[in-house]
Amino acid sequence: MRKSSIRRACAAVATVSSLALAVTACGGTTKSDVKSGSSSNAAAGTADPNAATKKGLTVGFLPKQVNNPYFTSADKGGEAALKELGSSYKEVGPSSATDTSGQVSYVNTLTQQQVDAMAVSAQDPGALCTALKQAMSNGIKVVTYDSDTTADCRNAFISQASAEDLGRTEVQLLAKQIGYKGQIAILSAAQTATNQNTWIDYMKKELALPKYKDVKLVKVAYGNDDAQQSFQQTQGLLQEYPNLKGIISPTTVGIKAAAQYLSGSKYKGKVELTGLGTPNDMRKYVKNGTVSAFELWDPAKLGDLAARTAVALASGQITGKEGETFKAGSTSYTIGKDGVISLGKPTVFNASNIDSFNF
Ligand code: RAM
Repeated sequence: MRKSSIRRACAAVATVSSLALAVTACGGTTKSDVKSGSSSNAAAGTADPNAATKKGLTVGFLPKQVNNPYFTSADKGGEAALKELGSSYKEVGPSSATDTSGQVSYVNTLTQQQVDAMAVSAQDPGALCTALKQAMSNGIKVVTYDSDTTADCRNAFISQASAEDLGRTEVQLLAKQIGYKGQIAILSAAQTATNQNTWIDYMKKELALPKYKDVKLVKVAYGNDDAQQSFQQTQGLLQEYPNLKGIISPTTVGIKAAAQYLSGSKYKGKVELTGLGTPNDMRKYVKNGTVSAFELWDPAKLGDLAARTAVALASGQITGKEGETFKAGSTSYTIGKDGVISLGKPTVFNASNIDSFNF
């Protein structure tokens, strides 16, 4: 049976029985079939950089959370790129950033719908693996963007910036703001989030340097990329640590909620806040003196690169192996170790430049 017929047969089975069961039975990929630690690209054949860019493909975007403005911008970037390349876009995804089983179901849905590629921002590094391997064994190209899985569960990861740079620079920004002295806390997203956890590991490495000997990380709180929970967690941090000098929130939802809390409290201008936010969310808190500097990349450019990478994979121009190069728009990218493709450097926003950005 040709692969496309198998995929069709699998889809038919999936409509009449439990999706999870049908998908498992159809693909037959088990954990032991796939070499862990190495990318599955070995199975993807050889790259042909001169292969024509295919048109008429369908690429499914599966963000961590659909109602998060950061992902709305990112996925719009993906949609625009696909339109330009003559392919189709669709988006599915959970509304909560802690709905890991929901994300698994959406991967299975995209597999069942026989998309050509999917771009996924993982809520949890390991939870999606079986479903993503299933998708790949059905010939679907998988890119992660924003938040990775383990390397064997996707063909490539589109990283927003160097994780190490992001983690270290957030500490550098905050330490400068508090004069290298005092208690600090982190307000993160979901406890399982690959991207935030990687950045936090680098924040801790930076904090271990001698110049931060008087800076003490007292707590990592989790607001789950939910505005209300993030607001309450900020309030809780200040109640528990009344001498807190600063907060790093490496999530657009968290930093906005923390800024909202601080700006309406007696801590405004006294407790420093930095992290990752969108200029549009943070503009008013920069203008009213709650926040002096924070950073981010352009989410739309991340989505654009995810879409173009998905199409390059589906066209056979790349397989995701280290050293392969491809063109995305007018820029050439080289795939790094473990199939990682890096968008570039983030921008630091402050009162002097924030009005030049609109996202
Ligand atoms: C939130 C999400 C996303 C992260 C940004 C900075 O929107 O947690 O994964 O990259 O913040």
